[in-house]
Formats: sequence, structure tokens, C-alpha cells
Amino acid sequence: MKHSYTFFLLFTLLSVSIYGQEIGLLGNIYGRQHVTSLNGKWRYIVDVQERGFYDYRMNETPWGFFQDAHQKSPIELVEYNFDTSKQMDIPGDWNTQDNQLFFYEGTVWFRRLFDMKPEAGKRYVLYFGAVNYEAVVYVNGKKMGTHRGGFTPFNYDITEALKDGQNNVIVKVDNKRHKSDIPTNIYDWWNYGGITRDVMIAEVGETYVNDYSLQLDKKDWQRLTGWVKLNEKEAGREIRVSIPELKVEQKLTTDAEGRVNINIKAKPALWSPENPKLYDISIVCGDEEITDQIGFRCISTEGKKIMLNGKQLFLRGVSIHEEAPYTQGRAHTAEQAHILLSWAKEMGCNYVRLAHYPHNELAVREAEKMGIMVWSEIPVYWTIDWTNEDTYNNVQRQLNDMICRDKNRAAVIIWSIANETPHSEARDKFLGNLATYARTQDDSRLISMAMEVTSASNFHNVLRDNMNKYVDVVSFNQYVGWYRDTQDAEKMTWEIPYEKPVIISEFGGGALAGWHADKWTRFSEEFQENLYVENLKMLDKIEGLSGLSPWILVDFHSPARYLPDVQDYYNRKGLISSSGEKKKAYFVMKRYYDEKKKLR
Ligand code: GCB
Repeated sequence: MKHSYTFFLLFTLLSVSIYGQEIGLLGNIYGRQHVTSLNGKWRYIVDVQERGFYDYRMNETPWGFFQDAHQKSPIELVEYNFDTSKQMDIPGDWNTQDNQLFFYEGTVWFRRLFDMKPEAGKRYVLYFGAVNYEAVVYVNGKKMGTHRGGFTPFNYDITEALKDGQNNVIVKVDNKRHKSDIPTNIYDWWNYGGITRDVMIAEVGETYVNDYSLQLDKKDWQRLTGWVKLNEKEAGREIRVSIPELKVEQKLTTDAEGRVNINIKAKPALWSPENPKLYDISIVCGDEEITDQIGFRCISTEGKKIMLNGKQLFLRGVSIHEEAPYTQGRAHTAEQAHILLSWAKEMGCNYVRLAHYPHNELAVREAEKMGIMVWSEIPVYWTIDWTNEDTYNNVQRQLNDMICRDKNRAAVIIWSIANETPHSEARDKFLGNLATYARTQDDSRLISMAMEVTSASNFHNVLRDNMNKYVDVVSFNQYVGWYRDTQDAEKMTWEIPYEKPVIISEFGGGALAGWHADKWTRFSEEFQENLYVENLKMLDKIEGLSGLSPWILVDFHSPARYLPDVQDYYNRKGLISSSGEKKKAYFVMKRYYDEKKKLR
């Protein structure tokens, strides 16, 4: 067990030498040419005490599981073996793939072997769609880096660590909750641990297109603007941008920053829910091509109105958690997203609130194809450690990566920076900085956050929030009928003293699908149905009401919902059960949205 000091020194030196490098996020991983998927079966070892990481003095050990050690002779002591350990599907959470891990929060090690023939003049980028929560990544025993945050992508240049033949990638995943994390210690959804989204290796040239942006010019709808950025500050590289259907073909040359600006005169048909038109785009640099489908549209506000392409619109929405329909666990495929979004669409939705964290990229792309607008959110939820600089840096990074990944998606119209946060000076400073940062990263979309009603006396509800000056849309959650009394709904009045559009980002109540009683019996479908009827009457009276996203489309797992035979660790506020049964309230929403459609 006790290795000499020399080994320790050697390890310290090795662990700081750069084998891998966390690099700028590769834009549009799904549109790249040479990508190898590492999805599939991965071996895993559950490591409750993290003995694969720390020695018996709690120092990081050089003999950790990332060494993937194998016994070389019968006398040698090696107390783990990936080769004979169990396997699970990646992407996938561990909670729903191994019964013993249903409630588990801690460390699990994963290993995947893969064959490679690295070529000279090429670089290899290992990309993770998301790992919840902390990932320490090793390739062939060499540490590539550590990433925190469970819902955003990250990547490493692993070129120097690769060898000809068999290679391994080992990831230590830890989903323990901490006060200073984002999200923090408590939240109302399941803390699904693991490598929950696609894992890929992209092969690129020494100089390659790292990222690009292409959008409709906000002020001139016959102009497309944007940029392309190389991984290196290399001037003089030719970049070709083409959109065949618009007869656009541009040859551009990078500047000293390795960038080109795009400014194209074109007359695209504008993307909208009625016509979710996407154009095939190609970006070529050297012998590498990136393809994409991009829609062009303009989202803005005018007083209390939300405008899409210059026309007022009502956001007929619903909130969705990224939970697999019909089965359980974290959803990660386009097919799963399609089922969820089809249920929303059938209910009359043109918009979804993807709560409470960035959903997978394929889901956003699916919404875009289906003509569904998206509110995308970072998990700044409830009581964050507002004065902790590390927490702020972490969340700014998550916000940055969310925007970076989806900035070319026409469907995304709102970036949300928080949900139900308690008012304080520290919180205002934290969120104010975050909103300002979001705007510097993307000034083409609306910024919002789910606020709370601040005072409610004599049925008079007032919304006051210092964050009003930072947001474009004032959104708030309210639970008349569930956490407050339904019978009061018709007496309620609302005071929202801001000249901005209003979205009710949540309302709702629970019902167990198939359980019937009278409308005063909690958790019956009739109770939920009545709650929706009364809420809709009440909400329609709010001045400037521009959209709704009731809570929530489908029941979802939550550790905070204990009631046996009713909740069984599910939040039952779904309009649809986890097995796909539509509850009565679903049809109340559908009727309401059908009426709203006629108004526009
Ligand atoms: C809320 C939260 C949401 C919860 C919901 C509830 O206000 O934003 O995450 O799940 O209430 O069911 O209580």
C-alpha cells in the first residue's frame, strides 16, 4: 500500500504534464465528418469510498483505477478488474440500469476500450454530451481534465495520449450533491448519475473550424450574419460557406485571430411554428466539411408583446423534464424527444420550457424540426451559494456552454438564468452578472428567469423583483390550487408593474392517472382538472400575458415525493403519466390552446 516518496513526486510531475487539454467546445459535433461513437457497453465499478482515487491518507493516488491495472503474475495484488466488472449502456444513467444504484449518489468508474490508428497531422477530440455531475477523464492512464456540471458538453484534445491499437478511456463520475454546486443540495428532480449523453471522438486536422454562428440579422431580414472561428489564430485560411437553396456560396479568408465574419445578402423564408423551414448549410475548411440545418427568424418584444418575425404571438407551452417517456431515467435520444414533443404538439403547443437544465442537443434539434419554440435554462434553482465565487464561475461556464452549443438553433427563443430564487442583494448581484454575461454572449434572444410572486394579501398578488431590469420577459411560477387554495382563484388580482411581456412559467397540481374522485379530492384526476379550469380563467386576466408553460407535461421521478401508492417517488403534476396515459387536465389545456390558436 505504501509507495515511496519518489513515486509520489513522479506522480505529481506526471499529473501536471499536459497530455490532454480542455479546448474550446467543438461547435456542431453532430455535423462533423469524421466522428467515432463511443456509445455502447461500458464496464463500471461502484466506488463508494473513492478508493480508486485516494490512498489511505486521502491523497490522490497514482495507482488509481484509471491505471486499468491487470495482474501480471498470480502473486500480484490488484483489487479491481474492469475486464470482469459489470457493464451498462452509455449513454444512460446508472440509477435505472442497476437496481442497487437507484438511490445511489457517489462515485462510479467507467471504462471503454476502443481501437484507433491515429494519423500524423490529425487531432483527436474526445467529446462528452454530458456527465452528471463531476467527471474526471483519463485516456490510457493520463488525466485529460475534470469537468463539473451535469448538463452541458465538454471536450478534450486527446491526441498526445492516443496510441496505435487498443486504447482506453476511463471516467470517474461523481454525482454527490454539494451546497456550492449548480444545482445545489436540494431540487425536485432525480439526480440521475452517469455518462448520460453521447460520447464521441472527432478527428480533425491540425487547424480546424472550432465553431461558427449564423443568424438572421435582427435589423435586416434580408441579411445573414455570423462568424467562423478556427482553433488556432491562423490568418489566411480559406473558409467556404454555402447555402445551396439560397444560392449562397462565399469564399472568406481568416484574419489574424483565425476568424472570418459572415455577412450575406439573402432572402430566406423565415422559420416559425407554422413553417419550420431549415436550410442546409455547409462550412468547408481545407478537406473538412461541417454540415448543419439552420432556420432564420427574429424574436423580439414590443412593450408587453412577444414578437416572432414582427408578429405578436402567444406562447402555447408546457414544461418538460428530460425524463424518458414510457420507461424511466434520463432521456437522451431524438426518438424520446420526438415522443415528448409530439404529446406537447398534440395538446396545441408551439413552445416548450425545457426545465430546469439544458436538455440534450438532439431534443433541441427535434423541437426545431417540429416547429416548437424553446425556453432553455441553467440549473440555478432555489437556494444557491450566492457569495461563492467558485459557484459563480461554475454557473457562468454552464451558461456559456449552453449558449455556445445551441446558438444556431432558431427554436431557442429564451435563455433562462434561474428558477424561484430567494431575494437578496447577493442574489441580485449574482443573477445580474449572469444576465449581463448572457447578453454579451448572445443579444439575439430574450432573457428571462422564473420568478415568484412577492406579496399576496387579500387575494392581491404583486410581482416585484429587482431582476426586472435585466430580463426581457417577466416570468413567474404560481401554484394557486395546489400550494394555495383553488377556490380563491377567481378572487385573485395581479399586479405586475413592468412594461414587459409576462409568461406564467409554472402552474399546476398533482393527479394519479386513472384515479377518479370528486374535484375536491387531492390527487384525483378531477381535482387536477378543476385546478386547471380555475387557473386558466384566472390567468387570462393578467395584463400582458404572452405565454404559459404549465407544470408539467409528464410525471417525473423526484426524491422529494414520498406518499406511498400515490407518488412513490414521482412528482405527479404531469398532464400525462410516465406510461403515457393522458389525464383529464391534458384535455383542458388542449381545449384552451385550440381556442388560443383561433385568436392568432
Ligand atoms: C416549483 C418548481 C418545480 C417543482 C414544482 C412542484 O415551483 O419550480 O421544479 O417541481 O414547483 O411540483 O412543486
